[in-house]
Amino acid sequence: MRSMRMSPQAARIGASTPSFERHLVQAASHPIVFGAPYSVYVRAVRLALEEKGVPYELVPVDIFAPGGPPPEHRERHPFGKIPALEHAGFRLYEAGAITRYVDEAFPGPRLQPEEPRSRARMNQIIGILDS
Ligand SMILES: N[C@@H](CCC(=O)N[C@@H](CS)C(=O)NCC(=O)O)C(=O)O
Repeated sequence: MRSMRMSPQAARIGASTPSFERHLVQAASHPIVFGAPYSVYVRAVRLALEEKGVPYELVPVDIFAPGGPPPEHRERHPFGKIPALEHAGFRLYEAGAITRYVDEAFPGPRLQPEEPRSRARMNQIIGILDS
């Protein structure tokens, strides 16, 4: 069996499964948002992080640079857009996917309704605003 050192958080609550450990490590790593403050899509992601109380880093990316978005950004986002997120080795783009991930991957207040109809209404409103 693989030996694992338990984190203090896991030890405190008596949890030691690898998946729980992984979850703790992920939640403890600060996500990086690649984008620019003017972008409403980047703002949506930052709002989700702020509401959850998750510390994060905003790394500026100039998508309108002469010659196009920097090549390393195309590695993060195939369409060269912002935002993109990096978290504990996990890369994600599309503001809707990122905000939902932030809500589900981190502790803190839940940002989405549990109840199916309320959740559907939320998705409807997001769809209207995003079209
Ligand atoms: N569907 C994308 C839209 C992101 C988007 O359009 N971002 C703008 C900045 S506000 C952008 O990167 N535009 C550059 C481009 O379209 O090439 C999302 O939800 O993340």
